[in-house]
Amino acid sequence: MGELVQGDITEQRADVIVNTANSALLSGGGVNGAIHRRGGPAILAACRELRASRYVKGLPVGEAVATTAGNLPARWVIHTVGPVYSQTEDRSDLLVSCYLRSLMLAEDLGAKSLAFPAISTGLFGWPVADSARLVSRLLSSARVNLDVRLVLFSASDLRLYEEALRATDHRVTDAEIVRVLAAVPANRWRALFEAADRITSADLEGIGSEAVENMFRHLFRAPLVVRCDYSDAFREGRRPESLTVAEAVRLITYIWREDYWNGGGTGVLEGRIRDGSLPAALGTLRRWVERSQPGAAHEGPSQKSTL
Ligand code: AR6
Repeated sequence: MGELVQGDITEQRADVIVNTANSALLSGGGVNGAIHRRGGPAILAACRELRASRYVKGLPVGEAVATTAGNLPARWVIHTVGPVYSQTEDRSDLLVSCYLRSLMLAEDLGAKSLAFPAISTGLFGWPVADSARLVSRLLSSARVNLDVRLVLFSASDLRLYEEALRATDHRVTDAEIVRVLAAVPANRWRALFEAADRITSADLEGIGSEAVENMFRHLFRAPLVVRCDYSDAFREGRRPESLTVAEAVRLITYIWREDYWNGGGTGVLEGRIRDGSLPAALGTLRRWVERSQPGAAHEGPSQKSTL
């Protein structure tokens, strides 16, 4: 769970500082203006380069990209473009995606700590209380391996965040699981399914196998081992082919917690492989990813997957 502080984002000592950028990746007001002012011209130069190469049309809303942090007390700035608040359209998925994409990118960079401002709550008009609710829910559902600091500019915004954190119960809904999945980038899905494809039946004899460990590492990074409850139904046999994508994630979480997390030996992983439910859960995920991100779940040309 994140740490809450009141302060100026540009003064945070963290591996990553997140910027509330605009699609053009140009300097602006608010956090963005402060970051470019304090960070110096190196950040804008890196942004221009990105505009000339990867993001000719600009950085899409909900995505994140990293640059140098220039003179800031951080190693990287991650730029993310929040959605403009709308009273008529629910853009929460995009706001959550800004946070998730930034977190996943920070992990990929090897960062250990990250500081977020309250994305979209300034010029883009998102009500702070609602952003606090969404961010609290997200941080209690997705599993991240980073120290996360939420930096609020004013005492009243800090209070709203404190209230939201206190009010968050930790029962993650199916819709929230799907929201996390939707923000997972294609490279993580590909790595996961490739890892699953490399598992042979010999690997399944014991869970100490390197290939199985590797797959779990990728499940963890997806981050498919979410902080969710798992239904009691998974304790008993259940028609695995009828799993929804959220149930597939709950099942994987269950296997992780019951067996892998405990160092193995409980037989849950082996049992779920033999009764077909882990392969079915991965199959459900694959189909879901194939539908929502065509190409991301592509299987190797000749590999016949065991899982
Ligand atoms: N440190 C921490 N928080 C700050 C700081 C700071 N130095 N300055 C402002 N805030 P905003 P947005 C708070 O406007 O809504 C930019 O011009 C602020 O009180 O930075 O995502 C870009 O170029 C508010 O709660 O971001 C974009 O065009 C929060 O940070 C657009 O504005 C976010 O305010 C992005 O708008």
